[in-house]
Amino acid sequence: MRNIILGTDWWTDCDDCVAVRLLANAHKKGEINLRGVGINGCMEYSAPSMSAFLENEKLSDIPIGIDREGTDFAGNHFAYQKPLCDYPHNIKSNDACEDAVGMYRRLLINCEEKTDIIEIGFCQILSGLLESENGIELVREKVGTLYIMAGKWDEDGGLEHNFCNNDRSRRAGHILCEKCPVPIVFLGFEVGEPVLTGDGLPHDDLLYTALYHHGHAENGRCSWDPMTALLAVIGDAEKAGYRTVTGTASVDAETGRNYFSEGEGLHSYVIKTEPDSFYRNEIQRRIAYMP
Ligand SMILES: [Ca+2]
Repeated sequence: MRNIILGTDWWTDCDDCVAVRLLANAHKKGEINLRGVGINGCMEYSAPSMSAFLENEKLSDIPIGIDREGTDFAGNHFAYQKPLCDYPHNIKSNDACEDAVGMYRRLLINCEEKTDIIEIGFCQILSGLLESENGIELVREKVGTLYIMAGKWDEDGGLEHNFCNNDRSRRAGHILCEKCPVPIVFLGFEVGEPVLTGDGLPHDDLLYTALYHHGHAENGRCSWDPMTALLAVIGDAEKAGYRTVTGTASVDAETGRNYFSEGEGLHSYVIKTEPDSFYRNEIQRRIAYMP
């Protein structure tokens, strides 16, 4: 069974919630071992609302780490986090969590096998991990593949939220592409944008509640994050319905624009080989609440 750590911004958008549900179900079905969740966007309700979401999944034993310095990202970010805090949660404040880089280090050091990492938010926990003591060696030894929702790869110099939100995210994307010693698979903005998921849930489902407060319970939300999570769970781009372009990605530390040089390299980005309904149907099938 593959080990996975999830990083999420849990910030302006609600597709993170769909992704967490998909991973929680994969964990409960024994497809993956979800070892921890790192939150890279930090506001008052961040860790408590994630705690409530995981407690609802009966997964309150999964550790939550947070970057307490990640408070400065742009965007309105209270839509669903505050309402989720009305539900039972063990973690009452961000201060009750481990620092995310420390948690990633602990989880990687304490496991003999490799762990894959999913990132569906900003990259500064990963850049912080790489820049921590012997971080590059630790990642080389203990991380399999990074699956990241970031970048816009259908144009040279694309601009995408997770890389270019602010100075912190631009620098983090730059460092990650420069220093990461293991393969990175990018799922770009253009891939998830036309695939809507999360609609049609029962109204007593906490995922419905989150989507409702974000205004997407009726029609569903773009699937950037759940598609990245699903790609990581399947663990094989071709089986997941993609072809890949291999090479070397880079992010401009000043502008956050992403570039890609095709050829030999540790990086790849995915291009859909199936109609959008293929990915939607698979995600919808996987996000029904499992008691
Ligand atoms: Ca996200």
